[in-house]
Amino acid sequence: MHKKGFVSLLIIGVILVALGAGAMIFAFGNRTGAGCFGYGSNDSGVSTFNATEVKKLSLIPSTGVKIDKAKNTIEFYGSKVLIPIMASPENGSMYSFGIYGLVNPTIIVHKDAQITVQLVNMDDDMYHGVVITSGAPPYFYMGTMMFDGPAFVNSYIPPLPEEKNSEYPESSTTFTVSTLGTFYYICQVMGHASKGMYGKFVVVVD
Ligand SMILES: [Cu+2]
Repeated sequence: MHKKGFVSLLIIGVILVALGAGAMIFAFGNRTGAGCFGYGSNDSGVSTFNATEVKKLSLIPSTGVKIDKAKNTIEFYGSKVLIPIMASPENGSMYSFGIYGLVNPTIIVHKDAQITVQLVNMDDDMYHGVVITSGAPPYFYMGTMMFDGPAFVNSYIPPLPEEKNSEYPESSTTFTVSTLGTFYYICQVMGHASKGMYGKFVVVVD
């Protein structure tokens, strides 16, 4: 090979490596937070909980919550509501959400309530997030990238990393449910909602 040909190949090689690195950075950024799946960050930040903190969050409060196991519904009362959601709960599929021991329960809230969703990732090998959306099932593998987006301002938490050494990533977001109707909370990681990682989110009249 003469020198000119070698130099051209070298330049092409450098360009390909740069493109590859760029694609990796893009994919990683997409997966871990800010800008995730086109919604931007809700700026709630990610921290971790230990097992004791997770247990505390899972304790059913004495007021403000009505759990119906038979119907698999949880109604949250009051103008300020905390909804603790476990991704991949111990008693459910890895592609499910757990709230107060129920798996993918229907969440019922009252119109104009200020909702804080706190998501904890219990999974040791997958990212999980949550979006409250008006996009109804069935969800398809790629369809989770094309659903209708958050139903309310800030009604999503970008995917959280997996649990490591009993440290459970957690994040929260706060929004107001200004519209009556039936919505869904779903995991926006590709393929998860289609495997059953979603539940109903109903806003009823106060
Ligand atoms: Cu998920």
